[in-house]
Order: sequence, then structure tokens, then C-alpha cells
Amino acid sequence: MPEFVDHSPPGECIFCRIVHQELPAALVYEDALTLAFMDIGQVTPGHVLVATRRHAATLLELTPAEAAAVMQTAQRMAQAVQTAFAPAGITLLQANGAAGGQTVAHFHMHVVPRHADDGIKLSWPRK
Ligand code: IU
Repeated sequence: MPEFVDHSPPGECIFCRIVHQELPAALVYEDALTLAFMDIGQVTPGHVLVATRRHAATLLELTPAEAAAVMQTAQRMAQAVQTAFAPAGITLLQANGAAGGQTVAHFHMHVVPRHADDGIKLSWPRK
């Protein structure tokens, strides 16, 4: 069983409300299992989130088909941001559980365009 429990009250998950078009979001892609929209807090210009259409709190709750679809969508979004923003690199980041750095309890993966001098510090413990 997943260790991270989604405590969102039924119907109040922010990303579910985006999926159901109850809240605005800059949607850039959608298919049967996933959608992608611009992160409201652009870490760098072009920062995109890939989320599951179905509510699943973490990676541990995805079906194999959803897990595969998420990575396909992430690659599509990486190709799109490469074309649109010409970054020097792209970071994918996906957090699970509060201890893992997750703040929104609906599965999502960050696609972050990177530049050599963008000042972003990742918490991964390496130089
Ligand atoms: P995290 O990995 O769970 O910390 O990422 C959550 C992201 O969701 C974070 O980057 C927020 O800026 C983003 N976000 C959003 O794009 N739209 C919203 O309405 C909310 C959060 I709330």
C-alpha cells in the first residue's frame, strides 16, 4: 500500500478540478489518460506539469498504462519546450509524498526547461 495518503476532501482536489475544467489552467495537451498544463509557478519559462486524468495521489497508485502514458506525454512536452524555448537542458521531476517534496496530492511530473545560469538548485545531494 502507498505510504502517502491523499487527504483532499472528495471533489476538492485542485488538479481534479483542473481536469474537470472547474478551475482555469493553461492546458497545452490532453489525451485519454493524461493532460499537461503550464505550472502556475513557472520555475523557468515553459515549466509544464504532466498529470493523470484520473485522480491518483502518487506514482504508487498509477496503473501500468497510466505510468507509460505519463512518460510518453512528458517526452512530448519535452520536445515541445525544446522547440518553443530552446533550453540548454530539461529536468524532469516527480515528487511522491510530503517527505518526497510533493505539495499537490494528485500525480504529476514537472518538465522544466533549464539553462546553464538559471540558478535552480535541486535538492539531490550531489555537486
Ligand atoms: P509538487 O511537486 O507537488 O510540489 O508540485 C506542485 C506544483 O503545482 C507546483 O509547482 C505549483 O506551482 C503547481 N500548481 C499549479 O500549477 N496550479 C495550481 O493551481 C496549484 C499548484 I495549487
